[in-house]
Amino acid sequence: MPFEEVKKIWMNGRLVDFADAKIHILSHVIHYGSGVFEGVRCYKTKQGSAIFRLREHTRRIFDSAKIYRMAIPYTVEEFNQACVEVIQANGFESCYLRPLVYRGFHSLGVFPGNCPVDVCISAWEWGKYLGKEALEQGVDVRVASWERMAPNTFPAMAKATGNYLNSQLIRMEADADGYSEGIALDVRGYVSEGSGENIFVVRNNIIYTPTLGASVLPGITRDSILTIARDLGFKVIEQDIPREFLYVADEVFFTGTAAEVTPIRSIDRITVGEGRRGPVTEKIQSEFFSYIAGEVPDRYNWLTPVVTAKKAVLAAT
Ligand code: PPE
Repeated sequence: MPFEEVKKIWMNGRLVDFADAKIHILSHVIHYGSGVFEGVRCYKTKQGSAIFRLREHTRRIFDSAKIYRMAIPYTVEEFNQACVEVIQANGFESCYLRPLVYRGFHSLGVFPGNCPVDVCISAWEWGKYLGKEALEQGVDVRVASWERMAPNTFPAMAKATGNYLNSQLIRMEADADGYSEGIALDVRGYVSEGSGENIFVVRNNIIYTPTLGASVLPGITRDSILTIARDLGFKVIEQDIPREFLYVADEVFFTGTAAEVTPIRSIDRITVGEGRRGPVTEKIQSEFFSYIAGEVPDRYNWLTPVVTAKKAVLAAT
């Protein structure tokens, strides 16, 4: 399905029409993957639209840019404001936000030299990443034959466009073999993450997730789930996870902005636990969904309110 048109995209400080949101084919990012990006969700909460953990996402894109020596020509405040503006300009109550910082058009050659650092923020309505049923039923996945990038090759802490070539190999391999997603191991053979999700394993009521040393993206949903799980009284351990621990787990689930909290019901055709969403996953999922729906107090200050166009119009009448 082709991209469904939205009204406006924020490019270098201006809101431009969807049809005009273009860059030159000789832009550095196209040839060398020199971009860093974010995926953020804005939810329709009981109190109105709100962006989930905007500050942390903005911090991460500034971190990613810093790792790649890209100077973002806006302040953090301007960046956050632009995220709010693009939602308002499109009148979305809930949506997915895609900030992208990239090396633009000037000259080619690996050294980015004089290429500008351009910024673009798009927004669109994005439903459930691995399918709606997946959130309840769970997904069938495989361990990928592709490993995650080795330390000191591609920095895993940077959410860089180029990293997603590895993700695409993982995801396409899973798809070709009839799985919803792949779980990649790191170069040491320990569990790392999905092509676009972090992973959690539950055994004997203890929750495990790989450390940042296992070539994972420092996921913001990962951090949210660690916080929520600790608050719910679970013991949470960040440690190296051997592949076979997945097979003998009681429950396994993915986390991510797009995937939210998605249970995994089989890995390499081995049933995980009872083969459906387990009680710990359900508890955490339900706490997470209540939080993003604004049904519980925003006790961690994770929600940035957005006055949407629809609301603004109503307020004016
Ligand atoms: N690992 C990877 C490799 C990854 O891409 C994501 C997000 C995560 C972990 C989870 O991070 P966080 O969203 O901060 O909890 N993947 C984004 C892109 C998905 C896409 O297909 O594009 C996302 O979920 O927005």
